[in-house]
Amino acid sequence: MAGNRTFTMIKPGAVRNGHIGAILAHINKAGFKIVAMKYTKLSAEKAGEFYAVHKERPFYGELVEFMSSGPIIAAVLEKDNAVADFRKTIGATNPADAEPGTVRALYATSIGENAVHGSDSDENAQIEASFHFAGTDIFA
Ligand code: FUP
Repeated sequence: MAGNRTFTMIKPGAVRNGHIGAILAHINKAGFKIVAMKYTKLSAEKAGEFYAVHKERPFYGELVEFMSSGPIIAAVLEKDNAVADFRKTIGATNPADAEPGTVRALYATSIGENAVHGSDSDENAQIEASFHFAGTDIFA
């Protein structure tokens, strides 16, 4: 059964470019309820840990540097079929391939600085939400 929660981050580039409000509105209009949220900043160590699955990839160093380059919004979102529906809402990893009207088509500047993160499975949604939030900070 598909789970009803996913985890997202509004990445440093989209924060710097002034898109926090527009992206949160887009997320709400797409039917997601925000059940946890914070404005925070990842240390390089924390960013490296979050993206450890990509450690061997050539872009890992730049990814860690970018993700720790400024503040982010971290949030837990609730909706039926949250993981798959949110990935549809944000569009393809590379904004050049993202469907028109998706968050990445609208607000990403490149594959490396692609505006938002969205979990890729229910299991990772749970792991990523716990990485940022205690259970008592999630308000269902
Ligand atoms: P996604 O699930 O859409 O966030 O994409 P991935 O897990 O494949 O990639 C995670 C992050 O690594 C992306 F958001 C940006 C970065 N990345 C690159 O910089 N270059 C690539 O070729 C692929 C990913």
